[in-house]
Amino acid sequence: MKRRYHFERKPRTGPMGRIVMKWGGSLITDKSSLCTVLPNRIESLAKTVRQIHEMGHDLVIVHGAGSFGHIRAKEYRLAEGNIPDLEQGEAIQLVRRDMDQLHSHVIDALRDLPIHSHPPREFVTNTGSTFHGDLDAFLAPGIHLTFGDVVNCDPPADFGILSGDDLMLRLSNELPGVICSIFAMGGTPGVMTDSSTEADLIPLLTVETGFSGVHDENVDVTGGIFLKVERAFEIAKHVEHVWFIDGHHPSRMVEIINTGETMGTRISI
Ligand code: IP8
Repeated sequence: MKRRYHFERKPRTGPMGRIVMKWGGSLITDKSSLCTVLPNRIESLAKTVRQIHEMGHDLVIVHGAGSFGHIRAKEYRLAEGNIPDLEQGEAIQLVRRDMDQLHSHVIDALRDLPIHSHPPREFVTNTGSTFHGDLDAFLAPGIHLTFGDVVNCDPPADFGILSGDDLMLRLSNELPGVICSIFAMGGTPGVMTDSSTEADLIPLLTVETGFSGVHDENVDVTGGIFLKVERAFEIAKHVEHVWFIDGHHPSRMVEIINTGETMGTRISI
């Protein structure tokens, strides 16, 4: 992917480099129960973020929507944009309100750190990996927070759902000095060979490696594991360490940063 921004030649990040991470919606919420946050998960991720920040890294945290976004977005078909004869205005406001609520849990867990919050509806138009939006605000030193959201789109769609996975792609590839991009998932050690109970972890996933995940379209309005893996391959063209890990064990992120290895799936092109 072509870089769309021309930053100053000297990367504006600390000498330790920038870490970009996604906190999956199924990691930080109970996806089956409307607007149910899992505060202990957020707390343990925040602890690891504190540690990584103390090591001298700038960070970008993108969080998914889970049950604060996908359930209502699915019911009102928000990912399809404006549908004549379907009243969607109230659902847009509700999903945005719910996402603000989830985001405030993340902010609260990191309150003692130098955080900058960037709700996508305030700087993004259009959806997918080619969304329009100025990423300059993410260059300030510290810890930047953003999330999957309902954003405005050009007509005729007028609005749509921007996935955190697309934010991961653009932020990882376009911010300078990114050394590591990690997708922390809920309850799976990485990308698995298939969706059965006998599935094995794929420690190194390349474009040649096959896998057959499931995308539960009844729950997820964005692309599930397939979108994530596709985005991860794009990121791996620019970033050396691209990983899927089990977010129940956030210390694995520190292992990647310190040793370049952990239990999880490393993505390589
Ligand atoms: O969970 C979806 O973001 P994702 C955003 O990162 C909404 O795919 C509002 C459903």
